[in-house]
Amino acid sequence: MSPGVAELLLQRLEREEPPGGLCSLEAAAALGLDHQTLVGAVKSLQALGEVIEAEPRAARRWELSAEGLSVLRDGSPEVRLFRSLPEGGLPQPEAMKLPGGSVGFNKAMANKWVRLEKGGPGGARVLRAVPEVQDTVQQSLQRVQRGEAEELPERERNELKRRKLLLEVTLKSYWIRKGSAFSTAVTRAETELTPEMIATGSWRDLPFKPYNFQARGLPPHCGRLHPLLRVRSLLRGAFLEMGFTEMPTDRFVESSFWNFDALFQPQQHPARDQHDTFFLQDPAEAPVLPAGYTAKVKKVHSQGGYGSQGYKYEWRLEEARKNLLRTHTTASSARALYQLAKQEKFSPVKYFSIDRVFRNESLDATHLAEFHQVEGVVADRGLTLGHLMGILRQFFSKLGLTQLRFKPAYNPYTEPSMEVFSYHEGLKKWVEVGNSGIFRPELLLPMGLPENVTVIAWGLSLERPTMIKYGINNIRELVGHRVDLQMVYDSPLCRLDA
Ligand code: FB9
Repeated sequence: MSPGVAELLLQRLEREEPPGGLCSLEAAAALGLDHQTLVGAVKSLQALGEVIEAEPRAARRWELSAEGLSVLRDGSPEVRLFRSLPEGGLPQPEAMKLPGGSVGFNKAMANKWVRLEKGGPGGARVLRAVPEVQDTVQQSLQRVQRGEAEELPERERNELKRRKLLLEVTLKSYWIRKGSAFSTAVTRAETELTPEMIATGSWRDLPFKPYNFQARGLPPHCGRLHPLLRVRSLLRGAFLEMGFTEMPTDRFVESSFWNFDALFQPQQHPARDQHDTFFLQDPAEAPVLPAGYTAKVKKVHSQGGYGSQGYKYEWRLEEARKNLLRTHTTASSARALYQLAKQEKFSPVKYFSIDRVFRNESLDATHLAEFHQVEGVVADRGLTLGHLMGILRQFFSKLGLTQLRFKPAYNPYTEPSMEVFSYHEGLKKWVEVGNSGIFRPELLLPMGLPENVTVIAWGLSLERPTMIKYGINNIRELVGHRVDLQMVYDSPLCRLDA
């Protein structure tokens, strides 16, 4: 069997051609091999110990680009245009169509080889300004082709590079010498223990390649979860660890009733008009709303009740029936709490949801017309703001956020409400990490929940933590048609608390 590449290399080294070692590029050429094949043999010999020494080298090489080859063959654009220009010159539009075109014209003008004569009857004419020119660009490229690139003045080389006629290529190679344990009779170390070796006992006399415990496993060629879905999975895990149950959220199209009215958000609230909300034309109206409950919602909005004075306006069913794309998953929370209220006997619950919501707002680098809302809801007797602060600390600590601050805020459906801030060690600043509050009695009591039941809730987005964790500044690099799928493939596993 013909000797392998490693053996050929060793024999060449043995013959000390040339003395003192040899260059991997020359060796590959001499052996008629691809350089990478020879480098593979160098690596396998290095793994055997001190058989050879291989010193990495980086050589700079100059190559003509495709455009450079074209200029080498046909001449530079500026010379081709100059030599195609007739004695009497040409109107500028025609001159631009000569060989060399606009590039040649601009360069010839810059070199003052041609001039523009304006004011004539046919408009500006292009005329020669000198009797003859030399194609120094083509001459330089001819020198490069002869291997004299290094002798060219650096200014000339840089100009050829700037015009993308000349490419600077870095060639990585090795200078190979005999090692202290050099031998041409290297026995290739075995890389696997076969049943035949065990049965015959031949393994006892064979050299085995040392096991490389540092070797990284081959990356499994499989699918990858999008970073958003990785973070969703982590947040879902955090809620499940805390004993929360996921709410049904399979309803992008929602009625204004569940999205706003049931949450005690008045019908004239600015968030309810076109510029903040996507209303549907077809189907424009929700078919049915729970009659008895709707009457109670109408009453609490228009007249008040349960100790509230209400908003004192004429609540309209037509407004409540308008269909929209839900602006928050709190609409799903309202539906879930209404189902809870219908139970014979109240029992405490911990619900969560993570799903898409839609807002007709101005877009920017961090906001699109939709995002994923994350929401936690706890219903029990006698819950207070202290319980809310406590569960927020527990939840956000699972995201690695242990320094929280609470700032009074306003939501139409919670009172009191708090914005949640956390000090982010990585960003070295306080960032808003969510919003929270205690659902109002005007929301809970019309549903039929017992009077001493209070419901605490909070929300955040999926996109913000994901962008922070993955160091993404523009949301369009995370979601949308411009996303580079390689980013998805390369995105590392994410630990929110790390
Ligand atoms: O997610 C947000 N910020 C955030 C969250 C986590 C995080 O993790 C760190 C890396 C580890 C970092 C940042 N925010 C909420 C705050 C801001 O980003 C804000 O500018 C954008 N907000 C969205 C709404 O903007 C239109 C984030 C979204 C949001 C805000 C409020 C709620 C939900 C989502 C809510 C609520 C709520 C309140 C009371 C009761 C029920 C629900």
